Amino acid sequence: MHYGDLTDAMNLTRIIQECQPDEIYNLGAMSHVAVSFDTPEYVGNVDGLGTLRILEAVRILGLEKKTRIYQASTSELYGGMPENKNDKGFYDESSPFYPRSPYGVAKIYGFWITKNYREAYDMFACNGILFNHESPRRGETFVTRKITRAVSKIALGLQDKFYLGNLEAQRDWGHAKDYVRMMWMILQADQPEDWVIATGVTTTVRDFVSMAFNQVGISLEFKGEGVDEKAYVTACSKQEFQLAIGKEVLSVDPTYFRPTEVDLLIGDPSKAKNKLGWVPEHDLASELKDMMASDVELMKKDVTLLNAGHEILKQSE
Ligand code: G4F
Repeated sequence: MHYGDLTDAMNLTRIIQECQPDEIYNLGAMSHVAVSFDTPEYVGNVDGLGTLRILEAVRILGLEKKTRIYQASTSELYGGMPENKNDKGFYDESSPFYPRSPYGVAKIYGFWITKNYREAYDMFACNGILFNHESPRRGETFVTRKITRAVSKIALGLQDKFYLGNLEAQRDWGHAKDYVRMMWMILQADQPEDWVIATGVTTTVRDFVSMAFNQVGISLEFKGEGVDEKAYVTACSKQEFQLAIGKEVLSVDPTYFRPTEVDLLIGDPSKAKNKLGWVPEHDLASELKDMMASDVELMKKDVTLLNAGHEILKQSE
């Protein structure tokens, strides 16, 4: 393990010199799109120039022919502009970019500098244009994990309700396990290229919420529009997770709206499937099952702790 920082070129160069790596996966970034509006300069430095610092270190050290580089590019580059989809209605490797956040703008620099170093210095440097990928390890402030944690807590009686921003947004959500395997495959390919990794299916945040509640046997109905939209319980089919019918479990909070939003993302992974033989093992349903099972187990530990606390209090009375 080495300590490093994408804003520190000297330190990156020293680490790369010491390690003489065959492969570098640049997954380092400030990756929260909403936070990038509050920290635009920092994001430009880390996500944009940080990529250059790695490429330049490899070049200066004369490792161009030894070290293969994977750059974590992102579907945020497309910005969800409807006119930029291909004839079949997807974003693919030839779709134009139109980033909609300081994060997306910084990542576009990372994309182009990777491509430029590949062409200028004949380096094996590739962009994986990954659409959203999720797992039980997803950070708690990204929408999928925020939902699975909140739904688990509500189902177990640990939380009353929760708040989200734009419920209309649509994302192409895949499983991180499938996507990380593909990152490795990209660096094992014969030629350095750029690749779209996606499922080809898009889902609204609202439907993701319903699917998460369904995992614990709870059905919802949404009422109201825009900032007044709310979700209410309509049925509970599992003995373990019983809530009052009509209970309000979700409201919209405009605090979570973004100054500019990416409305819809859907990717076409045909190139990865046809040329590299990538076969994803998960769909959104299995991914959600994974995330909900993990978070329900995690929150049950809170229930156990809470009960133990109550027991201690009772005994001390
Ligand atoms: O989960 P999100 O924050 O992910 P977002 O913005 O799509 O970005 C993620 O995926 C990208 C790949 O396309 C990565 F490059 C990036 O680093 C990151 O991993 O938000 C998804 C959608 C957005 O439209 C957002 O407005 O959910 C909407 N949303 C609604 N309520 C919310 C919330 N997002 C968050 N984080 N929190 C909310 O309360």
